[in-house]
Amino acid sequence: MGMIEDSEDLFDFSHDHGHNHDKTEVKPRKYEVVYTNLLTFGYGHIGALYGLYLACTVAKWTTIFFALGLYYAGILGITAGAHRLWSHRTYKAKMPLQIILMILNTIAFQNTAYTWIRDHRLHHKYSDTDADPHNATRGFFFSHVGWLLVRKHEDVKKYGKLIDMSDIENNPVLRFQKKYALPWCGMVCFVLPTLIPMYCWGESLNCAWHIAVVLRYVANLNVTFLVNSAAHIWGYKPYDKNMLPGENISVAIASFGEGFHNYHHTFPWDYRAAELGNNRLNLTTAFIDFFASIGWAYDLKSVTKTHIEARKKRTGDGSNFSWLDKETV
Ligand code: ST9
Ligand code: ZN
Ligand code: ZN
Repeated sequence: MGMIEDSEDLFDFSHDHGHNHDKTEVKPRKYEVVYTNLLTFGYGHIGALYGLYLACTVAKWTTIFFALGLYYAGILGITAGAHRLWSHRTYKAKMPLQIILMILNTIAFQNTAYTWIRDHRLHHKYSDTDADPHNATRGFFFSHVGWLLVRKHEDVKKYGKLIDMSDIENNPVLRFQKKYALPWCGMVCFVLPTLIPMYCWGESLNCAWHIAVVLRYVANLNVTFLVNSAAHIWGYKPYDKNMLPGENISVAIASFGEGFHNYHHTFPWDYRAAELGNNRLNLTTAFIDFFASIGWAYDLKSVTKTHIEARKKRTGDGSNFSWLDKETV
């Protein structure tokens, strides 16, 4: 594993928080609501509640386990794939692992990975400014889901053009996902998860759709959204107090280790996305470590303890919020 003192990586945005340095300033803006998204998200959330009701009453156990499996698979497709591998290049993956991650990422369907990565690189480069697609200075609702219900700020489009996406554009696996987005994502995220429970164990269409698709999908989205909202609002800042992202345990538990967000924004090139990867909350790190052990993941980047301590002294808030991030846990 490559331990590096400081990153010369293209995507080291840790010292660059954009053009708007006053984090408390919220410039007035007009919101142009996209009503189709409002309707789809509204339907999704009502449908998810209905799915929860069906899961507690008439659904088959097999369907519930199947939905949980898809939920976990989708989370890993976001965390280990779109986030740690492709957005930040914290490690490298051989072709078979890239394909697995692309499939898992498609199960989650948070737009194509290309769009996700472009928005996410922008989010790190201009965190919590108007060029950040989910600028948390606009509040919990906007950074959680509101940003997907309105047209993007002009700064997102303007500064987004400066993001280098050449590695993603040249990635054959992600080109495939982007090129066949509609049939491929539609099949993997929505159609197959409905048909499999119906044809393999005789589940009803109603239960299959509302549990294995709507509930599983909407739950996955909301957990992801919490990283943008809750983890940008609540949490200690032991690594860098000059930013909004904090160390948020609840979000870390729900998101397989992505809630140590003050660490992640300080050291975005670390494949563990937390100070120590070997804690039980960081299932994504365990997943990457497993594939590293069979040689499918390699060149794992992380930050040395000395470097972390020096940074904590220099820019941290003095808190020692690392009880769940210790080697002994
Ligand atoms: C979904 C989103 O999938 C989920 C994202 C989650 C984000 C997560 C981040 C997580 C961070 C934490 C990491 C750890 C994660 C841990 C997870 C644990 C589980 N740069 O978008 P358009 C330009 S929701 C450069 O239509 P509008 C570009 O030219 C579910 N340029 O803008 C673009 O054209 P093209 C399903 C940019 O009209 C053009 O603008 N998805 C950029 O303002 C038009 O783009 C939905 O529901 C940029 N960043 O509409 C869809 N952005 O793309 C939701 C845009 O061809 N989205 N441009 O190059 C939409 O409907 C629309 O995007 C909109 C904005 C209404 C929100
Ligand atoms: Zn990130
Ligand atoms: Zn963030």
